[in-house]
Amino acid sequence: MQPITKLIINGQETSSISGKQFALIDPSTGKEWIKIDEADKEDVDASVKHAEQAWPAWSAQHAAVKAMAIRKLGELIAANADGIAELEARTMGKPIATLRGELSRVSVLCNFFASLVETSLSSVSTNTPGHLNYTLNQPYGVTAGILPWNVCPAVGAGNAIIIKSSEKAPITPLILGKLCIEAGFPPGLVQVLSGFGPTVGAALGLHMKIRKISFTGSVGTGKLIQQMSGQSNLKAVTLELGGKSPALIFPDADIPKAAEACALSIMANSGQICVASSRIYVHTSIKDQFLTTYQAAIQALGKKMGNALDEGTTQGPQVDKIQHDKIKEYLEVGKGEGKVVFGGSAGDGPGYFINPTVFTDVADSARISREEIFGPVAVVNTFETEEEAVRRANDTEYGLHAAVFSKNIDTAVRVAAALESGTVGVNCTSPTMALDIPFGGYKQSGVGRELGATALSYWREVGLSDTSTCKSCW
Ligand code: TXE
Repeated sequence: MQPITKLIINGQETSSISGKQFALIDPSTGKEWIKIDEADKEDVDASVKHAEQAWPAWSAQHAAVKAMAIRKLGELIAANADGIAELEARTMGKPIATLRGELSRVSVLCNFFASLVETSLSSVSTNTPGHLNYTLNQPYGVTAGILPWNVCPAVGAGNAIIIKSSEKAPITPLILGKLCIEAGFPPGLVQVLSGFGPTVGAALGLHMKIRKISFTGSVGTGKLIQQMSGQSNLKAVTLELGGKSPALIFPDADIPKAAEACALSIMANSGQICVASSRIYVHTSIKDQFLTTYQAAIQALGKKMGNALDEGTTQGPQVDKIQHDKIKEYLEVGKGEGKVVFGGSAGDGPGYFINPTVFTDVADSARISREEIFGPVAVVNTFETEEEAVRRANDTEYGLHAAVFSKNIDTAVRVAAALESGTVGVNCTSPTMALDIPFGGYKQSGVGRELGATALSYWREVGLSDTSTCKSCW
């Protein structure tokens, strides 16, 4: 599949107005492989004008028409999974086999949102004598997303959306922007701009005609997005932010299963997932047994560290040099804050590889216990009592994901409810492709929810019409 290097504006591959470009580095080799157009404020203004034209006719379409286009998009993504996976592996380093599997599941996600769109109804009330009250689900109109790519709930609610992709992975969103046209979305409904946060991201965050913005990224940037909403037009904001997710392993747990689940979580996408179980609290009595199995499971998952384009690769590089350097710094900081159980260094070769690393005997106040590292690096500490485990797990400003492993249903349900987290795994870690649960963070891990039956509600306003039914009125 050929990469798209221009912007997707009004359904066309369009050069950036400034003509600027930026290079993409293959993280498996550390070498530049392509240059793509870089958007700026002028491109945002142009795409807003097209979005203003596109959304009214789209929002007037029957829900079934919207659902058909969303379903078609899912089919097109699945049909192009091989080509997209190759480009994404070269762009951000996730192993190609993993990407292929994830992309083929995307059509399930699109089908879920299509069914949501078809079945979302307004409500009617006649509780007020002499009045017929009914709600109106109405789109915001022009919206923006600084996110990986998920446009379904936005367009399903009748909006136009301008996507600013991550500068670390801009290729796939451009391809999806093109597939949206093939799927039947009108030009101008889904537009994709490649570029950087302080330019394109800020132009979207501050734009007076953009009424809703959804952001996926770090807490620090999420706070900037919230500030820009206040500095501009109080646009609605959804934030999907970072995490430092704890996993609590009780002595009655299935220890091999707990170890494998926690290993899978910290090794997924080379530790670059927001819900990674990066803080493990294991009961003192089972620490050695857990660590032995945990180390074996992690090393099995990292057994083929290599180029993301190789079919056999199980652990790819970190996404770019910035992340690679950041994790190397944390490894050195960690050596002064705890004991290295295994790993502790960068991987070999020109790419941005990190050897999976586990620290133990680390204070809860340590940087590697408190800060999101966003790599294959975990901290394992012990606890004596349930109260201590829950208190320490909750001692964080994050609240995205948590996990509890126990065969005792009382312990599992009680601890799951006590963990301050938007999603809690019970005897499992990161949420699977659970489409029907609202996903999002407590505390500084986010605002609002993606996925689940509530997803559409974050992409529309709910108006009320209070209609008098008095005889003289009609
Ligand atoms: O974030 P950054 P990264 C989180 C993950 C981690 C982060 C990693 O936990 O914290 O994402 O992504 C743009 N104005 N999640 O390092 O640096 C920037 O260009 C406007 C959570 O990329 O915050 C990029 O497009 N925009 C998630 C985007 O912000 C700005 C799941 C994110 O960049 C900007 C996955 C500015 N001033 C990862 N500066 C979840 N919770 O679901 C930067 N950007």
